[in-house]
Amino acid sequence: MPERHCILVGAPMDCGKKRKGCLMGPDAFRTAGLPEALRDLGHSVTDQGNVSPAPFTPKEHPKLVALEETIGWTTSLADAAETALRDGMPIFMGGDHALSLGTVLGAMRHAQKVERPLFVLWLDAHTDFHTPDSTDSGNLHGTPLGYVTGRPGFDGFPTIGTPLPHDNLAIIGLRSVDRAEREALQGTNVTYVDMRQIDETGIAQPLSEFLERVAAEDGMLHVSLDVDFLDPAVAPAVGTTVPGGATVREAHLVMEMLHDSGLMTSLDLVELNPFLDERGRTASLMVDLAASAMGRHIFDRPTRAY
Ligand code: 5AB
Ligand code: MN
Ligand code: MN
Ligand code: MN
Repeated sequence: MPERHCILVGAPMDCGKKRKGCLMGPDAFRTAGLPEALRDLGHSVTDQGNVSPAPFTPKEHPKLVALEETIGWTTSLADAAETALRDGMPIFMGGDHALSLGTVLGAMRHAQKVERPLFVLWLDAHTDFHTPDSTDSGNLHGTPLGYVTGRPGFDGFPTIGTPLPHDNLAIIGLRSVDRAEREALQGTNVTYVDMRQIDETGIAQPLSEFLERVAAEDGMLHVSLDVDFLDPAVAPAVGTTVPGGATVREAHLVMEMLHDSGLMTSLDLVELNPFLDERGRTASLMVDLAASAMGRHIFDRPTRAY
């Protein structure tokens, strides 16, 4: 795999839920050595610093948390993503998962301009498929996949031109799905892989099937890695821990396969809450996973042709 130009974009977004701390994420990724890890692999790295939300006026809402601020971030991050994708391989250092309302939107706009289909790989304990109407918690970090697939109810957000087709979305790692999300997802062509399926088949099988489809269509691939994809025993620094998550090796295998596929074109690292970490170990694990996705490996092996 040739060297890439990595563009680090800090997104200290912390309004996608009530519990605070993700705003420290970008600096934790820097402190844990993400830029150096990428340079060690031979990539060039530009750290663009942190993005801010587009101007907004906060308003009280009976249910939704920080709606106007989330719209502001969606606007600025969509622009940041679209611009960075023209110049290289953006890595968004979150920030909570609401940042992906913007980053995926920007990736969709870019893909449309270059006339390639966009695919999204969502590594998460949760489906994040809510709409502002269906969410019970009011936390918009549970809605990005509802938004980008064109579900209704996102009034005030930038309009989605062509929604992400269900066929182009895979969600892997699931073990906490709300009833409204399950009902909306079941019967669609979204690929959703729960931990039980991973136990039965291993994680490589559903992932390689998805990557084969991305390759067959010469797709771009946006990957969104939520800390809670990982088991809380190895990744405690997240507000929404769910037991029974991916092991360190399962997560590295996903990242190694992504690297070997050569398909990944942008990456979100989200939901790291350094306030909840233990001596930086979750931040360090996330940096190691990003390094695997960018080519760190134990032994050389023949490149897999997807
Ligand atoms: B995350 C829940 N479904 O809507 C909700 O961490 C959790 O970005 C959402 O995956 C978790 O509040 C959002 C219960
Ligand atoms: Mn998530
Ligand atoms: Mn999650
Ligand atoms: Mn979470």
